[in-house]
Amino acid sequence: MADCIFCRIVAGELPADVVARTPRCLAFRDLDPKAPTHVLVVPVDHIDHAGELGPEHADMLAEVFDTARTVAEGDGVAASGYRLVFNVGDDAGNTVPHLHLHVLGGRPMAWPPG
Ligand code: DGP
Repeated sequence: MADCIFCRIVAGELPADVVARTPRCLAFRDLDPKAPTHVLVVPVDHIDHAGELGPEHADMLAEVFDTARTVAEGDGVAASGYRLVFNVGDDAGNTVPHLHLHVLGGRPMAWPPG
């Protein structure tokens, strides 16, 4: 989608601090990090949000979660723990309408989130 920020990052049209790349997804550091590790894992093919996922996305999702684990290991937070978050809709604070998995770690995090 031409007007989607994350599609443009995937296409290399906008800069990003890329930490991992696979055939179906890209992982890059969040512009406004909420934790020492804050990486977004996004699918290459545009999908708006997690509420639109179906069985046909199983392979892509497996790759997204596999990449999240690779990112956590690379940042050294796999053993200490990390949080994986998909925000859906306004009440969750979803601001970018391209599916993205937040990988957050490097500090203790409250539950439930504020
Ligand atoms: P969400 O609230 O779940 O929609 O999270 C969107 C995240 O995307 C938010 O933490 C800030 C981040 N973000 C927004 N625009 C950019 C950008 O252009 N580059 C990067 N790296 N991150 C962005």
